[in-house]
Amino acid sequence: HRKSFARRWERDDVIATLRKRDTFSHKGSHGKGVVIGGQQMMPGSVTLTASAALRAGAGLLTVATVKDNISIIAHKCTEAMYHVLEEQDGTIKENDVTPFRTFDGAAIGMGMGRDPVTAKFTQRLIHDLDIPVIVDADGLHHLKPILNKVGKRNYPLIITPHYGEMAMLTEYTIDRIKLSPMAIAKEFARKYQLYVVLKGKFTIITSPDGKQTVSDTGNAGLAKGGTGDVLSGVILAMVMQHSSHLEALCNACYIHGASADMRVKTGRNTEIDMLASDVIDGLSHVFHTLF
Ligand code: B4P
Ligand code: MG
Repeated sequence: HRKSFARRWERDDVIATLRKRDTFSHKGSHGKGVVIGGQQMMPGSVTLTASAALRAGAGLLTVATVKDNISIIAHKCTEAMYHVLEEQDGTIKENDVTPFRTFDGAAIGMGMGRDPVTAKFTQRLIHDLDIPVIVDADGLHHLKPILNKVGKRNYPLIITPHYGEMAMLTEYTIDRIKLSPMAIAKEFARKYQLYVVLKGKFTIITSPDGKQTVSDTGNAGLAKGGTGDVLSGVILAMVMQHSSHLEALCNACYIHGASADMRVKTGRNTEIDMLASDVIDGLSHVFHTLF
């Protein structure tokens, strides 16, 4: 792999590209998003994704999940709506994908489980939906077998792996990826024609044509379960509100990390006690400082 160079996404870039809310806008102007995931006993991740998407400006947000999770999610995220997924013993079965075509964007895979039946459903969603789709967590495992087919999608596919998930997808070791993460991300994004958000201390964002930027906001407080789910929600909201997908991803990563930094800087959290939900709470402060 040749050495790659990428631009750092700065605060000024966010200010220049983040859309202000138009005075006469309505909820439809800001995107109608759906979060699909959460098998039984795993309501937490989709709750975080949905709450983060709403906090990051999504106009309307639906959670598609198994029935038993709904009351739990509704307790934490009052503003969400629901779509019940067919299940068997808590495992998500093959569901009709048609209802999801009416949304402006989808985030798929959080807490979804790795069952082969769930895999078929996830693969159909990725293949059939003609809207921007963000795939994370368990969804990445389901994506792997159909990678060769996704290049033909008309709408963007965005994947958000951490280094462990990138190793699973590429079959490089984590240590190998650490040696040249930019080149490996670029090779992957070009080969399969998708957007790659390779998460870490330095998050590398790559478009299908190989353009790359790095977002370096955030701190070790983010090294805790659930923060990746929050990022997926922020990405969903941003993708629905930007015309450039690359700018949407850069802004999402910047803002997610900036929230964690702000929580520490203002004494609300330390890197030790910060929770994923604190990162969602911090988004308001970040937006205040950007406008
Ligand atoms: P999973 O069990 O899949 O963890 P997860 O549910 O995906 O966690 P979550 O969704 O909350 O966080 P995510 O990483 O998506 O896998 C965990 C296992 O994968 C680990 O046990 C490890 O073996 C392996 N793994 C994961 N990351 C690795 C890495 N970087 N190197 C080597 N092995 C790795 O999202 C976390 C979010 O927080 C991202 O936005 C990320 O950019 C940010 N973040 C995390 N640590 C940060 C830091 N130190 N500084 C700044 N930002 C940080
Ligand atoms: Mg994750």
